Amino acid sequence: MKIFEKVADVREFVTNAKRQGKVIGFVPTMGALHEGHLTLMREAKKQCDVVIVSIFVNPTQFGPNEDYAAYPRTWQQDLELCQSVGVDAVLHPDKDEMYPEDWGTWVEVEGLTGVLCGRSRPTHFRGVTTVVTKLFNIVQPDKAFFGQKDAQQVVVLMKMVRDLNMPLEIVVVPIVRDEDGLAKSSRNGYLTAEQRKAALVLRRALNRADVLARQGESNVDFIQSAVRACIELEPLADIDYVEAYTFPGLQPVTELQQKVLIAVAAKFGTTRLIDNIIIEPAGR
Ligand code: PAJ
Repeated sequence: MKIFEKVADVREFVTNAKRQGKVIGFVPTMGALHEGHLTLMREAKKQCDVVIVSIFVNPTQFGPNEDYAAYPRTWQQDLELCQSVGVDAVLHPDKDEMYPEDWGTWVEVEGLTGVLCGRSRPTHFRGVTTVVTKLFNIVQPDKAFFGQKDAQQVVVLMKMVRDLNMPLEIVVVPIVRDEDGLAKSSRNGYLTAEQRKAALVLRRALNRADVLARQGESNVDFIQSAVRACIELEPLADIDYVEAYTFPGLQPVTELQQKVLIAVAAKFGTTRLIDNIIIEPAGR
């Protein structure tokens, strides 16, 4: 497995692979890898000839009071995990390689970033779209793999790729969970045992939405309220939002007539977790 720290070096690797007609798969990450990330890599291996993973804790997507400095960095373990699933190359640039001192160009998607996580993290998505554009330009993948766990991120990136005519396909991979239902996240490690147990309420609440939809409930406000009520029963959960939007349009919705994203974010202590489910009208 190759390890690159410089943009020029990974470019050369990509140019050679492309010359041989290889299909390039790309999995961008911020490291602290877990089974969710590995599932994306395995899918990329299935669909592509060469798989490149980036590990870069991107400073521009963290707000001033967020956990950029504290974000877990587990480089050695990450490398072993990448190797174990057969990744071909890892790109691990430092901050200056990605953002030189005189850097100052942003990519911003309008219309989808003012809701959900965009409301409580107003500069987050322009950091994501900017770094992902840079990474796409560097790696020039044919396919890029993202998790449904970050549903809004995927929708925003798909719009960016379409709007800017980026020549690649985005592949979305379902949410990977621990056996007890907690969605895998690099931030789960921040949780105390008690908070971790409390955090299971998110999955329970989202399952409630699914059950209601399957039973024929079509009032989205009612479903949303039921999810909120379920989370409110957990004293350790501090709700940031419980919201429902059409998927993938992220438009307001009152009747369950098409796919609807129910997305939740809540803090357990200082750790903010997100989770979501896509529900459909009964009988589909
Ligand atoms: P990160 O949080 O490291 O996640 C990298 C990828 O793994 C994302 O596409 C995310 O949706 C996916 N992922 C995380 N947990 C998952 C789970 N439990 N199941 C399925 N997929 C999961 O998302 C980012 O990094 C950054 O914003 C990035 C896109 C790399 C830009 O900096």
